[in-house]
Amino acid sequence: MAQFEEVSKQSILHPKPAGLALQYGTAGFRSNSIHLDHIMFRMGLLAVLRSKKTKSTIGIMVTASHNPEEDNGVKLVDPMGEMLAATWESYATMLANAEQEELISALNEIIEKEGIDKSQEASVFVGKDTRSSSASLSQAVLDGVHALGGHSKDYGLVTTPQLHYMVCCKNTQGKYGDATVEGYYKKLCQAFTQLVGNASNCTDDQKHLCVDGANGIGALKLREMISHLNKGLQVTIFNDGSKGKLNHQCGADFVKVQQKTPTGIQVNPGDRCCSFDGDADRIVYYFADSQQVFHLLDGDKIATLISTFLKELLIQAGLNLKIAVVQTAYANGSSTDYLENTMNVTVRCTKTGVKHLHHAALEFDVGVYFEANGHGTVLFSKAAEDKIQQLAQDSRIDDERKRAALMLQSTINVINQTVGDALSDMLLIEAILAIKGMTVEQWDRIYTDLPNRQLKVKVSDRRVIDTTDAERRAVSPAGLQEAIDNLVKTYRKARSFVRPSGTEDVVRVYAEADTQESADALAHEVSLAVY
Ligand code: 16G
Ligand code: ZN
Repeated sequence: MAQFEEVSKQSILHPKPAGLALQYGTAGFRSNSIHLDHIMFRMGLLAVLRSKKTKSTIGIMVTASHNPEEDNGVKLVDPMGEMLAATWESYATMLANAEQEELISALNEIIEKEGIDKSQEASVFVGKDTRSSSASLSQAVLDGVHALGGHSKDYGLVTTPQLHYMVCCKNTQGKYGDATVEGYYKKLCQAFTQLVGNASNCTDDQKHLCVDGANGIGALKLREMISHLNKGLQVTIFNDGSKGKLNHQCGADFVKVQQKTPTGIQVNPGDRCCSFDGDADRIVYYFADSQQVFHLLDGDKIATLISTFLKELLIQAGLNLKIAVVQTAYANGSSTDYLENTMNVTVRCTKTGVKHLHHAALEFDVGVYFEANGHGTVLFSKAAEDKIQQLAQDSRIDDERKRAALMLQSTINVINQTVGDALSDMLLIEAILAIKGMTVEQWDRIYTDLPNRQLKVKVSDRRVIDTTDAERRAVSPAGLQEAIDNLVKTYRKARSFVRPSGTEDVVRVYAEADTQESADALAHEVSLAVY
């Protein structure tokens, strides 16, 4: 590639601090933004190679999601809008950590290993969140793309799921929708409007939702989206970025971990509220009851609501499609029990991290996946979509089946199947509640969460902990699992596991039991066993 000259020249403007080593983790690179300029430039280079290899458009999102404002990060999006393939994660790490003078040989190594045709055109879509560092960092990405001769399209400020959506639209030649932000709103909002057309007698009160935008991109994009909603939903946006700091005491991660209302939002008893995270790929719901007690409806409650709705529609439509819910070890035991034993839905458990859940959900006709932290979506197989499509157009079926088929069709269109999406999930949840005439309190009462506690433990080397069975059991160090088993036995309805974090230098401990005191005590005892 003649462009290597340009790469050498440009890379001097994006120098790597000698000795700095970062790793492409579960959600790409993440660190304090001051360390990331060279990483961004190099990820621009890598995206060009990935684009040449796949002969498709690749996405790059500059964001650090729920991390503090000072941090930033970057992740690559593969052709169908999914996470970067695992083999390329190691190339990303290799390229990021190559010292300045090794950069060209690192590029050559990838080109050779992957048999990349250098003459292939390359196209990269770039997006960024609202962090103050994102503008210059996304420029560094673009510099990388151009240095290696790639074409770019800069979407500017978008949510992470919007960028995933654009990449998928582009690579499916528009079959998934228009690769524009406007096209995204139109597709989702039209489907939402069709869905809520099935809700009878919805009052303005029932249509009202309070949204905590985490002072981030989600608030901006929600405001844009509302104008397409035709009053089907009345939204009040809090933490819209005009005053507060990104993710500071607000947002989905804060609400889930702290199990309390974010600051900057007024919650009156009975108000239905939700929080997005800093790049709007997660959502959790909550409300305060008449005693001002806080109730959280997390990813597990969301998965239950959505899968129940879909299962009922599949039955009404007379469609024999296999539906399953994919969770992680963090899923509350009550949710798993309810899904398996009351709903008779297949439940799968995978390792933490969106790519694992997404992969498992692909095995079913309808795969609903959610992490307890609120990241999730629904995947429909091609066969399932075709069957639903055919039925919706069949003029011989009765009205009830027809209505169910049409609702399934709108559900497919309101969902962003590429990745968990707070805006899209919010529309689906709001539509389901409206159609069922269900209040947030009624939704909460579907099952009662087991009290639980999460702790993090600092250890000298978290890699000594190795797990199996979707992170539910520790295989090393020797004796740890036995110790956990013995502790769990002393509590009722108890469960506990430990796992090394994929994003922080800590070991995470989870415990649940019949009372909050027991869950707290068990988590504490297990954390002592980890030392
Ligand atoms: C990342 C993952 C998220 C997971 C979290 C766990 C993606 C896009 N994000 O943020 O799904 O819940 O890591 O973090 O995969 P931990 O390993 O530190 O507990
Ligand atoms: Zn996020």
